[in-house]
Amino acid sequence: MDKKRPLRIGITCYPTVGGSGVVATELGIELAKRGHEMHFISYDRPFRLPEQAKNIYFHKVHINSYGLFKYPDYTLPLSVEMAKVSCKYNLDILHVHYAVPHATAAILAQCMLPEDKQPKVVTTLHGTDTTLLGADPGYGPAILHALQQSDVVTAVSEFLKTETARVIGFKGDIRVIYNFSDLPKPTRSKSEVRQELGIKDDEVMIIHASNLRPVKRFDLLLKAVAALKDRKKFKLVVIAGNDFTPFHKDVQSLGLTDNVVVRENVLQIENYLQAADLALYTSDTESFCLSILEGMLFNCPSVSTNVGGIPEVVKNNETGLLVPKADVEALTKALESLIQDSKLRKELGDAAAIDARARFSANILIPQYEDLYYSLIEKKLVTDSALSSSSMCS
Ligand code: GMT
Repeated sequence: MDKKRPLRIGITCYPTVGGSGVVATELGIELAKRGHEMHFISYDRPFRLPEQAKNIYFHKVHINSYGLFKYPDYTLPLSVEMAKVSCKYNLDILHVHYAVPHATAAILAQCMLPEDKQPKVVTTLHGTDTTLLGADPGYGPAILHALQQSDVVTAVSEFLKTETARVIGFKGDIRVIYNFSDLPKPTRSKSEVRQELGIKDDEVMIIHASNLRPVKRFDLLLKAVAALKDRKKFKLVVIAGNDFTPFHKDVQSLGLTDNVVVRENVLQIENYLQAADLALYTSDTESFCLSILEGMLFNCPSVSTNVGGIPEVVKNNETGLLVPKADVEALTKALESLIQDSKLRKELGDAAAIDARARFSANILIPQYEDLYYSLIEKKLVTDSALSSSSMCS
């Protein structure tokens, strides 16, 4: 097989704000730049996917509502669209990000197609598909089945690999391919952004970017920030991937109204990251924490809980500070030490940027996916198309 042949790859991910969708989209964009033909298949256009870009196509999954269904079904229409796109464009690979329900739909799509039209299925686990849904008896067995049927399973950290075997009981091979990030250059200056946010030169800008789901423990984060001695020294900027309304009450009751600035629907997160002095993450678990990595690339050190895959991303006392899970006192202490010491912030931030570029840049990680795809294609059986037929491809 000529390694130079561009591949035709279908990508399915959640289009909404979230690490798995971001990684899947960036992967597709990078692969398209390298000459591969990328087909995104989802119910909406992923939020970071450019409207017009060479080698990038978007296929919308249409969902009808039927009176009989109490709950709308996405898995079947997704699998049909995956099969249709695979057939029409002769896809080599269907790469699904987040197992539920994408991996199951991909396996189903594969089964619907004649053998010579079947793309290889690559399933990338991102986190809660294992840690949360994998532990749910209503999902676990279906996830296990989809992983067993996938041609390759990857995970975004060693932690997630181990957890997938432990929680789901998957005994097959899992390849760890770390997340990467290559955000564009900021379009606004640092001072312009800080001015917009109302942050004075002598104030430390703490940033937190997440979907604020319970696992992020935003309640703890607010408590840790509220315990900081001098309220005049910092502002907390929250880049909210979900509605912030439920937290307004807590912000108020902790007396943080003047310290918290919220931005929703942010598309150019790089503008905010470059302006930040430190990042704060208090999750109960994280398979990787892409937001920490995105900050690192803008010389932003972090204070975070020492959970899941985070210690694979952050080197404690070198590129950030790790504290025990759910320990508000330790979080506040670590924050205090960075707020008071600009030299330490710079040291950790600069080291973070160097380390992030060395270990988590697209140039390093994309070839790992490409190699994986090519190894699968090489194994693909060359079958006689006359032997098989399917209504999907007629
Ligand atoms: O953290 C979330 O709620 C979003 C979730 C997702 O699927 O988008 O993030 C997961 O995938 C990211 C990209 O691989 C990881 O950086 C996050 O750590 C992971 N979240 C969890 O494990 C809780």
